[in-house]
Amino acid sequence: MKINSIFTQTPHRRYNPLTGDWLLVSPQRSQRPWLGQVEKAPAVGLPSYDPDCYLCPGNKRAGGVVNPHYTSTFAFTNDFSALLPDIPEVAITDQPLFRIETERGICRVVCFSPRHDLTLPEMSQQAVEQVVSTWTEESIQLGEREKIHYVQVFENKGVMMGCSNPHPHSQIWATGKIPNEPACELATQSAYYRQNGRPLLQDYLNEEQRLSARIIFSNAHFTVLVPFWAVWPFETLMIANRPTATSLADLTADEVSGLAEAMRHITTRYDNLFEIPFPYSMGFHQAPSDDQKHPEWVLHAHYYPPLLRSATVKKFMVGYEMLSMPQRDITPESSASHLCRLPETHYKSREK
Ligand code: H2U
Ligand code: ZN
Repeated sequence: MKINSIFTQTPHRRYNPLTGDWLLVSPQRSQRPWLGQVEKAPAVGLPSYDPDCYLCPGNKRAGGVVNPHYTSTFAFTNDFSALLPDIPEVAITDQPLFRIETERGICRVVCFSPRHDLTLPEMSQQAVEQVVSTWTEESIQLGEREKIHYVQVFENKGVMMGCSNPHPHSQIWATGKIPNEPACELATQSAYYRQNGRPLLQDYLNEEQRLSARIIFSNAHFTVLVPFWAVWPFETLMIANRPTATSLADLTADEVSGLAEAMRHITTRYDNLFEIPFPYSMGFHQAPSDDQKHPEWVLHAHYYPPLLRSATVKKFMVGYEMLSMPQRDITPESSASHLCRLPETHYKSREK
Protein backbone atom coordinates (compact mmCIF):
# COMPACT_ATOMS: atom_id res chain seq x y z
CA MET A 1 0.00 0.00 0.00
CA LYS A 2 1.32 3.43 -0.95
CA ILE A 3 0.54 6.20 1.49
CA ASN A 4 -1.85 8.76 0.10
CA SER A 5 -0.16 12.17 0.40
CA ILE A 6 -3.01 13.45 2.57
CA PHE A 7 -1.73 11.20 5.35
CA THR A 8 1.67 12.91 5.36
CA GLN A 9 0.00 16.11 6.61
CA THR A 10 -3.19 15.27 8.42
CA PRO A 11 -4.05 13.32 11.58
CA HIS A 12 -4.77 9.67 11.01
CA ARG A 13 -4.94 6.29 12.71
CA ARG A 14 -2.78 3.30 11.84
CA TYR A 15 -3.50 -0.30 12.71
CA ASN A 16 -0.98 -2.67 14.27
CA PRO A 17 -1.91 -6.17 13.02
CA LEU A 18 0.44 -7.82 15.53
CA THR A 19 -1.34 -6.39 18.56
CA GLY A 20 -4.71 -5.36 17.15
CA ASP A 21 -4.14 -1.83 18.55
CA TRP A 22 -4.53 1.49 16.79
CA LEU A 23 -2.05 4.37 16.87
CA LEU A 24 -2.78 8.08 16.37
CA VAL A 25 -0.36 9.93 14.03
CA SER A 26 -0.34 13.75 13.95
CA PRO A 27 2.20 14.72 11.26
CA GLN A 28 1.00 18.34 11.13
CA ARG A 29 2.54 18.87 14.58
CA SER A 30 5.96 17.72 13.43
CA GLN A 31 6.23 20.67 11.05
CA ARG A 32 7.75 22.61 13.92
CA PRO A 33 11.54 22.10 13.81
CA TRP A 34 11.81 18.90 15.76
CA LEU A 35 15.35 17.88 14.94
CA GLY A 36 16.81 21.36 14.89
CA GLN A 37 18.90 21.18 17.96
CA VAL A 38 20.90 18.16 18.86
CA GLU A 39 22.06 18.29 22.44
CA LYS A 40 24.93 16.05 23.30
CA ALA A 41 24.66 14.24 26.59
CA PRO A 42 27.76 14.55 28.74
CA ALA A 43 30.24 11.91 27.68
CA VAL A 44 30.73 9.32 30.34
CA GLY A 45 33.94 7.37 29.91
CA LEU A 46 33.59 3.97 31.52
CA PRO A 47 36.58 1.89 32.58
CA SER A 48 37.04 -1.52 30.90
CA TYR A 49 36.92 -3.06 34.39
CA ASP A 50 35.11 -1.63 37.43
CA PRO A 51 36.00 -3.14 40.83
CA ASP A 52 32.55 -2.11 42.13
CA CYS A 53 30.56 -3.72 39.29
CA TYR A 54 28.69 -6.89 40.20
CA LEU A 55 28.85 -8.09 36.60
CA CYS A 56 32.61 -7.70 35.96
CA PRO A 57 34.73 -10.90 35.98
CA GLY A 58 36.08 -11.98 39.37
CA ASN A 59 33.78 -9.62 41.32
CA LYS A 60 31.37 -10.55 44.08
CA ARG A 61 27.61 -10.42 43.46
CA ALA A 62 24.85 -9.85 46.00
CA GLY A 63 24.55 -12.94 48.15
CA GLY A 64 28.28 -13.58 47.95
CA VAL A 65 28.67 -15.53 44.69
CA VAL A 66 31.91 -14.62 42.92
CA ASN A 67 31.80 -14.30 39.12
CA PRO A 68 34.30 -16.48 37.26
CA HIS A 69 37.10 -14.82 35.27
CA TYR A 70 34.97 -15.20 32.16
CA THR A 71 36.43 -14.26 28.78
CA SER A 72 33.36 -14.31 26.51
CA THR A 73 29.65 -14.21 27.40
CA PHE A 74 28.59 -15.10 30.95
CA ALA A 75 25.12 -16.31 32.02
CA PHE A 76 23.87 -16.81 35.57
CA THR A 77 20.58 -17.11 37.44
CA ASN A 78 19.40 -13.71 38.65
CA ASP A 79 20.12 -13.29 42.37
CA PHE A 80 16.87 -11.32 42.68
CA SER A 81 14.71 -13.38 40.33
CA ALA A 82 11.19 -12.12 39.73
CA LEU A 83 10.12 -15.75 39.24
CA LEU A 84 10.81 -18.99 41.04
CA PRO A 85 10.90 -22.47 39.48
CA ASP A 86 9.71 -24.85 42.15
CA ILE A 87 6.57 -23.53 43.73
CA PRO A 88 3.23 -25.31 44.05
CA GLU A 89 0.64 -24.63 41.35
CA VAL A 90 -2.42 -22.93 42.82
CA ALA A 91 -5.26 -21.20 40.96
CA ILE A 92 -8.56 -19.72 42.05
CA THR A 93 -10.99 -20.35 39.20
CA ASP A 94 -14.41 -19.75 40.72
CA GLN A 95 -14.02 -15.97 41.19
CA PRO A 96 -14.17 -14.35 37.74
CA LEU A 97 -13.45 -10.88 39.08
CA PHE A 98 -10.58 -12.02 41.27
CA ARG A 99 -8.57 -14.42 39.15
CA ILE A 100 -5.23 -15.38 40.57
CA GLU A 101 -2.80 -18.17 39.78
CA THR A 102 0.76 -19.25 40.47
CA GLU A 103 3.43 -18.30 37.96
CA ARG A 104 6.55 -20.44 37.80
CA GLY A 105 9.69 -19.36 36.04
CA ILE A 106 13.41 -18.71 35.87
CA CYS A 107 15.29 -15.43 35.44
CA ARG A 108 18.77 -15.37 33.93
CA VAL A 109 21.25 -12.57 33.32
CA VAL A 110 23.57 -12.71 30.27
CA CYS A 111 26.67 -10.47 30.24
CA PHE A 112 27.77 -9.70 26.69
CA SER A 113 31.50 -9.74 27.42
CA PRO A 114 33.99 -9.23 30.27
CA ARG A 115 34.35 -5.60 29.15
CA HIS A 116 32.48 -3.16 31.39
CA ASP A 117 32.59 -0.46 28.70
CA LEU A 118 31.80 -2.29 25.45
CA THR A 119 28.23 -2.03 24.15
CA LEU A 120 26.86 -4.17 21.31
CA PRO A 121 27.59 -1.73 18.44
CA GLU A 122 31.21 -1.49 19.62
CA MET A 123 31.69 -5.25 19.79
CA SER A 124 33.12 -7.33 16.93
CA GLN A 125 30.86 -9.32 14.61
CA GLN A 126 32.18 -12.53 16.13
CA ALA A 127 31.53 -11.34 19.71
CA VAL A 128 27.92 -10.38 18.86
CA GLU A 129 27.43 -13.80 17.22
CA GLN A 130 28.59 -15.31 20.52
CA VAL A 131 25.92 -13.28 22.35
CA VAL A 132 23.25 -14.61 19.95
CA SER A 133 24.55 -18.16 20.45
CA THR A 134 24.35 -17.79 24.23
CA TRP A 135 20.75 -16.51 23.99
CA THR A 136 20.00 -19.49 21.74
CA GLU A 137 21.51 -22.08 24.11
CA GLU A 138 19.76 -20.50 27.07
CA SER A 139 16.44 -20.44 25.18
CA ILE A 140 16.78 -24.11 24.26
CA GLN A 141 17.70 -25.19 27.77
CA LEU A 142 14.97 -23.16 29.42
CA GLY A 143 12.36 -24.01 26.79
CA GLU A 144 13.00 -27.73 27.17
CA ARG A 145 12.03 -27.64 30.83
CA GLU A 146 8.68 -29.30 31.28
CA LYS A 147 6.89 -26.42 32.94
CA ILE A 148 8.31 -23.60 30.81
CA HIS A 149 6.23 -22.41 27.85
CA TYR A 150 7.72 -19.07 26.95
CA VAL A 151 11.28 -17.68 26.88
CA GLN A 152 11.61 -13.89 26.74
CA VAL A 153 15.11 -12.60 25.86
CA PHE A 154 15.49 -8.83 26.33
CA GLU A 155 17.97 -6.01 26.81
CA ASN A 156 17.35 -2.87 28.80
CA LYS A 157 19.96 -0.32 27.86
CA GLY A 158 20.64 2.97 29.63
CA VAL A 159 19.65 4.61 32.89
CA MET A 160 16.65 6.15 31.08
CA MET A 161 15.24 2.64 30.68
CA GLY A 162 15.84 1.76 34.31
CA CYS A 163 18.95 -0.29 33.64
CA SER A 164 20.73 -0.63 36.97
CA ASN A 165 24.23 -1.35 35.70
CA PRO A 166 26.11 -0.01 32.64
CA HIS A 167 28.02 -3.29 32.18
CA PRO A 168 26.43 -4.48 28.88
CA HIS A 169 24.03 -7.30 29.68
CA SER A 170 20.63 -8.71 28.89
CA GLN A 171 18.05 -10.74 30.74
CA ILE A 172 16.00 -13.84 30.05
CA TRP A 173 12.74 -14.54 31.84
CA ALA A 174 11.22 -17.94 31.17
CA THR A 175 7.67 -18.59 32.34
CA GLY A 176 5.10 -21.33 32.64
CA LYS A 177 2.39 -19.18 31.03
CA ILE A 178 2.73 -17.19 27.81
CA PRO A 179 2.97 -13.51 28.85
CA ASN A 180 0.65 -10.77 27.52
CA GLU A 181 2.54 -9.42 24.49
CA PRO A 182 3.56 -12.79 23.03
CA ALA A 183 0.06 -14.16 23.81
CA CYS A 184 -1.47 -11.28 21.86
CA GLU A 185 0.91 -11.84 18.94
CA LEU A 186 0.13 -15.56 19.04
CA ALA A 187 -3.58 -14.84 18.67
CA THR A 188 -3.16 -12.33 15.81
CA GLN A 189 -0.57 -14.41 13.91
CA SER A 190 -2.63 -17.59 14.32
CA ALA A 191 -5.81 -15.90 13.06
CA TYR A 192 -3.96 -14.46 10.05
CA TYR A 193 -2.40 -17.85 9.25
CA ARG A 194 -5.76 -19.59 9.42
CA GLN A 195 -7.25 -17.06 7.03
CA ASN A 196 -4.39 -16.70 4.58
CA GLY A 197 -2.26 -19.84 4.87
CA ARG A 198 0.90 -17.73 5.22
CA PRO A 199 2.51 -16.06 8.25
CA LEU A 200 1.44 -12.45 8.88
CA LEU A 201 5.05 -11.27 9.15
CA GLN A 202 6.04 -12.98 5.91
CA ASP A 203 3.36 -11.05 4.01
CA TYR A 204 4.15 -7.85 5.89
CA LEU A 205 7.89 -8.14 5.18
CA ASN A 206 7.32 -8.86 1.48
CA GLU A 207 5.18 -5.74 1.17
CA GLU A 208 7.70 -3.59 3.08
CA GLN A 209 10.50 -4.87 0.81
CA ARG A 210 8.46 -4.01 -2.26
CA LEU A 211 7.73 -0.48 -1.01
CA SER A 212 11.14 0.10 0.62
CA ALA A 213 9.89 3.29 2.35
CA ARG A 214 10.58 2.16 5.90
CA ILE A 215 13.53 -0.24 5.52
CA ILE A 216 16.71 0.65 7.39
CA PHE A 217 18.83 -2.41 6.71
CA SER A 218 18.64 -5.84 5.21
CA ASN A 219 21.00 -8.69 4.48
CA ALA A 220 20.27 -12.19 3.17
CA HIS A 221 18.77 -13.27 6.51
CA PHE A 222 17.27 -10.35 8.45
CA THR A 223 15.54 -7.05 7.71
CA VAL A 224 15.28 -4.02 10.01
CA LEU A 225 12.52 -1.49 9.41
CA VAL A 226 10.47 1.19 11.14
CA PRO A 227 7.10 -0.56 11.33
CA PHE A 228 4.11 1.13 9.67
CA TRP A 229 2.51 1.25 13.15
CA ALA A 230 5.59 2.33 15.19
CA VAL A 231 4.64 4.06 18.45
CA TRP A 232 8.08 5.18 19.66
CA PRO A 233 9.75 7.87 17.49
CA PHE A 234 12.61 5.59 16.40
CA GLU A 235 11.06 2.21 17.06
CA THR A 236 12.26 -0.59 14.77
CA LEU A 237 11.32 -4.16 14.02
CA MET A 238 13.86 -6.81 13.00
CA ILE A 239 12.33 -9.72 11.09
CA ALA A 240 13.83 -13.04 9.97
CA ASN A 241 13.66 -13.22 6.16
CA ARG A 242 12.99 -16.98 6.26
CA PRO A 243 9.38 -17.40 7.39
CA THR A 244 10.07 -20.88 8.80
CA ALA A 245 12.52 -19.42 11.35
CA THR A 246 10.25 -19.20 14.39
CA SER A 247 12.79 -19.12 17.22
CA LEU A 248 16.47 -18.43 17.85
CA ALA A 249 17.01 -22.21 17.97
CA ASP A 250 15.87 -22.50 14.32
CA LEU A 251 18.62 -20.24 12.99
CA THR A 252 21.44 -21.66 10.86
CA ALA A 253 25.01 -20.45 11.45
CA ASP A 254 24.64 -18.06 8.49
CA GLU A 255 21.41 -16.68 9.92
CA VAL A 256 23.08 -16.12 13.30
CA SER A 257 25.76 -14.09 11.48
CA GLY A 258 23.05 -12.20 9.62
CA LEU A 259 21.24 -11.43 12.87
CA ALA A 260 24.45 -10.26 14.56
CA GLU A 261 25.19 -8.01 11.59
CA ALA A 262 21.68 -6.54 11.67
CA MET A 263 21.96 -5.90 15.42
CA ARG A 264 25.34 -4.17 15.05
CA HIS A 265 23.95 -2.10 12.19
CA ILE A 266 20.83 -0.81 13.90
CA THR A 267 22.53 -0.14 17.25
CA THR A 268 25.29 1.78 15.44
CA ARG A 269 22.72 3.92 13.61
CA TYR A 270 20.94 4.49 16.94
CA ASP A 271 24.16 5.60 18.66
CA ASN A 272 24.92 7.90 15.72
CA LEU A 273 21.52 9.60 15.96
CA PHE A 274 22.50 11.79 18.92
CA GLU A 275 26.10 10.59 19.33
CA ILE A 276 25.43 8.89 22.63
CA PRO A 277 25.01 5.28 23.73
CA PHE A 278 21.36 5.19 22.63
CA PRO A 279 18.98 3.83 25.28
CA TYR A 280 16.30 1.30 24.45
CA SER A 281 14.43 -1.79 25.53
CA MET A 282 14.67 -4.52 22.95
CA GLY A 283 13.63 -8.13 22.95
CA PHE A 284 13.01 -11.15 20.79
CA HIS A 285 9.60 -12.56 20.17
CA GLN A 286 10.11 -16.24 19.56
CA ALA A 287 7.37 -18.84 19.17
CA PRO A 288 6.18 -20.33 22.47
CA SER A 289 8.17 -23.36 23.69
CA ASP A 290 5.06 -25.46 24.18
CA ASP A 291 5.64 -28.66 22.14
CA GLN A 292 3.43 -27.41 19.31
CA LYS A 293 4.43 -26.43 15.81
CA HIS A 294 4.13 -22.70 15.15
CA PRO A 295 3.93 -22.19 11.38
CA GLU A 296 2.17 -18.86 12.01
CA TRP A 297 5.13 -17.38 13.88
CA VAL A 298 8.15 -15.59 12.39
CA LEU A 299 11.08 -14.77 14.69
CA HIS A 300 11.42 -11.03 15.21
CA ALA A 301 12.82 -8.46 17.63
CA HIS A 302 11.32 -5.15 18.71
CA TYR A 303 13.50 -2.15 19.56
CA TYR A 304 11.71 0.47 21.67
CA PRO A 305 13.91 3.55 22.20
CA PRO A 306 12.46 6.35 24.38
CA LEU A 307 14.31 9.33 22.84
CA LEU A 308 12.48 11.89 20.75
CA ARG A 309 14.33 14.98 19.70
CA SER A 310 17.74 14.90 21.32
CA ALA A 311 19.90 12.95 23.72
CA THR A 312 17.96 14.50 26.57
CA VAL A 313 14.41 14.81 25.26
CA LYS A 314 12.38 11.69 25.86
CA LYS A 315 8.93 10.82 24.62
CA PHE A 316 6.51 10.45 27.49
CA MET A 317 3.67 7.99 27.21
CA VAL A 318 1.28 9.97 29.39
CA GLY A 319 -2.05 11.76 29.28
CA TYR A 320 -4.01 10.82 26.16
CA GLU A 321 -1.68 7.87 25.59
CA MET A 322 -2.31 6.40 29.02
CA LEU A 323 -6.01 7.05 28.87
CA SER A 324 -6.88 6.59 25.21
CA MET A 325 -4.24 5.47 22.70
CA PRO A 326 -0.60 6.03 21.73
CA GLN A 327 0.17 9.05 19.58
CA ARG A 328 3.18 10.24 17.58
CA ASP A 329 4.01 13.38 15.60
CA ILE A 330 6.76 12.50 13.13
CA THR A 331 5.60 9.79 10.73
CA PRO A 332 7.28 6.37 10.73
CA GLU A 333 8.40 7.12 7.13
CA SER A 334 10.19 10.32 8.25
CA SER A 335 11.90 8.44 11.09
CA ALA A 336 13.01 5.74 8.67
CA SER A 337 14.48 8.21 6.21
CA HIS A 338 16.21 10.04 9.06
CA LEU A 339 17.78 6.80 10.37
CA CYS A 340 18.84 5.88 6.82
CA ARG A 341 20.70 9.14 6.38
CA LEU A 342 22.94 8.49 9.40
CA PRO A 343 26.50 7.25 8.92
CA GLU A 344 27.07 3.50 9.10
CA THR A 345 30.31 3.76 11.11
CA HIS A 346 30.06 4.25 14.84
CA TYR A 347 30.69 7.84 15.96
CA LYS A 348 33.28 6.72 18.50
CA SER A 349 35.41 5.03 15.86
CA ARG A 350 35.14 8.14 13.69
CA GLU A 351 36.32 10.37 16.58
CA LYS A 352 39.58 8.42 16.88
P1 H2U B 1 18.92 -4.53 34.81
O1 H2U B 1 19.89 -3.52 35.21
O2 H2U B 1 18.91 -4.80 33.31
O3 H2U B 1 17.58 -4.29 35.35
O4 H2U B 1 19.35 -5.94 35.38
C1 H2U B 1 20.37 -6.28 36.22
C2 H2U B 1 19.89 -7.53 36.91
O5 H2U B 1 20.94 -8.07 37.68
C3 H2U B 1 18.73 -7.25 37.86
O6 H2U B 1 17.61 -7.98 37.44
C4 H2U B 1 20.42 -8.63 38.85
C5 H2U B 1 19.24 -7.73 39.21
O7 H2U B 1 18.26 -8.48 39.89
N1 H2U B 1 21.45 -8.70 39.86
C6 H2U B 1 21.93 -9.94 40.26
O8 H2U B 1 21.44 -10.97 39.81
N2 H2U B 1 22.96 -10.00 41.16
C7 H2U B 1 23.54 -8.90 41.75
O9 H2U B 1 24.49 -9.04 42.50
C8 H2U B 1 22.99 -7.55 41.47
C9 H2U B 1 21.94 -7.46 40.41
ZN1 ZN C 1 31.37 -4.44 34.94
